[in-house]
Amino acid sequence: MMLPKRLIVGLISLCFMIRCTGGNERCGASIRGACPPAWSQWGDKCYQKHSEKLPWAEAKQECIKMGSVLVMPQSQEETDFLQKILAPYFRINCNDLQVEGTWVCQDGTTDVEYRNWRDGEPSNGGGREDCAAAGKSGWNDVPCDNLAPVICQRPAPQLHF
Ligand SMILES: [Ca+2]
Ligand SMILES: [Ca+2]
Repeated sequence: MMLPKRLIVGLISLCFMIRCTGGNERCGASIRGACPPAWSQWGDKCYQKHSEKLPWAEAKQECIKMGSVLVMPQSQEETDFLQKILAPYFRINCNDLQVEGTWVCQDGTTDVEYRNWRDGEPSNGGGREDCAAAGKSGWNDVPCDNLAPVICQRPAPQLHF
C-alpha cells in the first residue's frame, strides 16, 4: 500500500505534548501534527501566503480553495510571526461592510475581539474603506477592491486522547 508522502512526513514530524492535571494520576495527552508542506506553523495554526495580491472577496475565495480561511491574527505575537515569516503587510479577515464603523473580525467563524488599529485608523477614507489590513505599525482600513498580499490559515492537525 502506498501512503501519501504528505502523511508520512506528517507522521515523522509528530510532536508529542503531554499535559498532566492534578497530581500524576490523570494525564491527558494531545498529539500536534506538523503543518502540511509549504505551510508555516505557529501554535495551533498553519499559514501560507498566496502567490498573488488579491481584492478582499477573491482572497476569501482563494483561501477556501486551499482548504483554509483568510488569516485573522488574535494577538501581537501572532502578527509579529506572520510579518517576520510571510509578509510585512497583509489582509486580515475583518470588515465593516454590513454596518459602517462596526467592525466584524472573524477567525474562521469565531468572532475576534482583538483590535490593533494604527493611530488615526480606521479612517473610512473616501467613504469606501471597509476591509482591514495589518501593517508594521498596526491595522488600516483600505478599500476592499485594493490588491493586497494574502495569508491563509488553517488549524494544525491535532488529536486528543
Ligand atoms: Ca468603512
Ligand atoms: Ca484607512
